Amino acid sequence: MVTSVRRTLFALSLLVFAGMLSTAAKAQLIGPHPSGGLSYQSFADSPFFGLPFSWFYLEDFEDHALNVPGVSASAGGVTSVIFGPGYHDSVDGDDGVIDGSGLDGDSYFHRYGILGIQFTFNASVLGSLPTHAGLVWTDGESPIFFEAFDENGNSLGVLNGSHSTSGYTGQSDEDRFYGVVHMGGISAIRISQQFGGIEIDHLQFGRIAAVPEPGVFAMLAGMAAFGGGLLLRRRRS
Ligand SMILES: [Ca+2]
Ligand SMILES: [Ca+2]
Ligand SMILES: [Ca+2]
Repeated sequence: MVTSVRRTLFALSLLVFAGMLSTAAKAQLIGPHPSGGLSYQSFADSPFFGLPFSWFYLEDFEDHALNVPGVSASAGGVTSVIFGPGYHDSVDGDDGVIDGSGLDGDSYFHRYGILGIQFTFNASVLGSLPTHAGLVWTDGESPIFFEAFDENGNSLGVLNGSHSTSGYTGQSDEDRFYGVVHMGGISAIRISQQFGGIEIDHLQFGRIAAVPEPGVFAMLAGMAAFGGGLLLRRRRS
């Protein structure tokens, strides 16, 4: 009797775990963040700030290059390289002072916002795909669109925002974060807008700690299914 109760409890716990796995597989799109008229002023404003990552990269372009490992851009370039001094719209705090201006920092720009910028992650270089990825839109024209793609390249959905202000000289009150969380892995993120040039900063991505690797994930899901089968058979007998 005690053994059968234990088996039933074990099977139930596996079923609950299977439910957790299926919930974990769903994607969460985040943005524009923060809301309520607040802007992203430094990494402390990121929804990823302080999370327990196994690995994590933040590209703030302050060394005038896109050179964090395992990511490539479909288009555009570092703003200071394209334009030289001036006209940079960095995240505000990158110049050392949160003062409403990102003019003295650096960022990433593409002339054709309608074509967008896609950042694609390389699992071979990183060891695995990120579970968290995002960026900060810093200049351009509304409406703004953000899309993320799963481990197979399928869309995880699209966010849109309308928070651009009229200035093109480093104003940071309009800067907002867009991102995605997907435990199955994120292969790419893409930012675009309907009109004009587009500028971003704080490209950030990482893998959260304690996420089972794909092989373990499949094994645990299999165990859960097996446990569920046992439970069903016991109920029928
Ligand atoms: Ca910057
Ligand atoms: Ca500043
Ligand atoms: Ca701005």
